[in-house]
Amino acid sequence: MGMAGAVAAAEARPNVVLIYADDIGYGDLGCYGATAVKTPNLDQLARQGIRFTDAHSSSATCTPSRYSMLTGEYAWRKKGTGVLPGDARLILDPANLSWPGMMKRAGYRTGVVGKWHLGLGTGNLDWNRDIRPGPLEVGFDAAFLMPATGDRVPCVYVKDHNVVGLDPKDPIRVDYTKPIGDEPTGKKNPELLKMHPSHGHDMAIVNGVSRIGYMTGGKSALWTDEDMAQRFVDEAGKFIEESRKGPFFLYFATHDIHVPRVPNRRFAGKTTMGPRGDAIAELDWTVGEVMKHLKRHGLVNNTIVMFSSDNGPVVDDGYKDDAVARLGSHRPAGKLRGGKYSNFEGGTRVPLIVNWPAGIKPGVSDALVGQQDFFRSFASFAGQKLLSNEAPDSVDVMPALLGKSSTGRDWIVEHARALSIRKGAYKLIEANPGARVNVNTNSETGAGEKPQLYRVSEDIGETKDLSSSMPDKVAELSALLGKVKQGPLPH
Ligand code: NG6
Ligand code: CA
Repeated sequence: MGMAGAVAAAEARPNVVLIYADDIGYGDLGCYGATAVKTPNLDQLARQGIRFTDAHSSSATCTPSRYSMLTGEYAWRKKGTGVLPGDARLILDPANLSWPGMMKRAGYRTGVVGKWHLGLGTGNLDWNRDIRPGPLEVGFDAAFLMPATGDRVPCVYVKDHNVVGLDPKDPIRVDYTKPIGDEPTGKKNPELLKMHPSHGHDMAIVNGVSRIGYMTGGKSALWTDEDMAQRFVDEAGKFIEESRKGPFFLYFATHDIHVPRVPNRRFAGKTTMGPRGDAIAELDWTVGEVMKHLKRHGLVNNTIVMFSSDNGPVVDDGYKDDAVARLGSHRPAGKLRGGKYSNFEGGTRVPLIVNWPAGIKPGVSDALVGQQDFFRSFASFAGQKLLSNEAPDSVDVMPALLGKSSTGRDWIVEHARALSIRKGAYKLIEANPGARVNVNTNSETGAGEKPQLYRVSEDIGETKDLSSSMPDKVAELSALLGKVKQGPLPH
């Protein structure tokens, strides 16, 4: 292709924006059946796009889901990809091609705004100096991050390689093993708290909320939870503006609706459900603001906007925020059993909306797709060849994502405390002895002494374990799972 042809091709290529919510469940949005909270912006995105009923995060917690999505490799293949502390080293290998790296190679400007939680640096990170390797070393051109989670220190933003607003005279120190100096903690000084922990979360106090991990210093750089959604929206807006000549790829990872749930005052009382419901309203507002930024530059038609979540829902995740008491009849996982941390469908079956006015016909899709598939799907879309070791667990489901096919993958592995495999009408959960109920979150883990078998096509709530009556099915699915565990299987 000559130069002019290459330019024309670049112009025709749509932008890609992934809005990746935290801990949003299958039943948390209006377009997925919720009535106690209104989500007009997400509902509109779904109405004008494709709403998926069987889309999955790769894992039932954050770090492994994000790892799998960005690498196209199941996180459970690799040690050290569980929920990370805020001082963990970067777990993505800059030597390997990532989803954003592939997009960049295809001519996209790439950016990440929001929650990272994949580690930074190489260990013993000094937050007062250049912070690397990080997103810029694994394929992003621009980054504005919350380093780990809202409930983990350090409670500061990182832009590209540096903490934003840091005063060198007040250096940051972080420790996940022991208190630093005589700073107040949630444990010693509950009188200083505006939100109290229900389990864990009793260490450093920032903005009246105690967190996981200890930190001192960096006072001028500390975030204000109430302003976080606005801050992320503004940064996303800046990235869109700077990239408007396109094409660009924006990975926008919201903090909502993870704990601590401290939405802006304007969302307080928007729902009857307290902070958890109000955080959903704030999330929906965020989606509307991103769409406004696209609209302002005339980019709505030719941008693929996707919305999904990193894992299923949890009600009490460690703070006394009234989420349990005020839940009412709202069912965060909809008809699904379990939620975050669970082997049941509630752990990984999450909302997925794909919207692209210029390129897809609206509808509802029952195709089986996983977020680890985005990498290979967009590689095929952008005409990028992958080597055999790249995105090894990722399947090209682009025809399903664009509504051109009603089928996606044949089977998928779900990862929580154990592995499960879904194929056809059935789901097998490996034997995983242990407590049936997580005492902290009071939710079902999916543990069982023996493998469990459910016919999820008819029994979406996984109510009837068929393992005793269908030993052949158990054997067939166990054998398939065993093979996948040995190494990636071509699809
Ligand atoms: C848990 C935290 C929980 C949440 C989770 C990670 C405690 C007691 N619980 O360890 O509050 O932070 O980790 O959530 O500390 S995730 O969505 O980022 O995976
Ligand atoms: Ca999460």
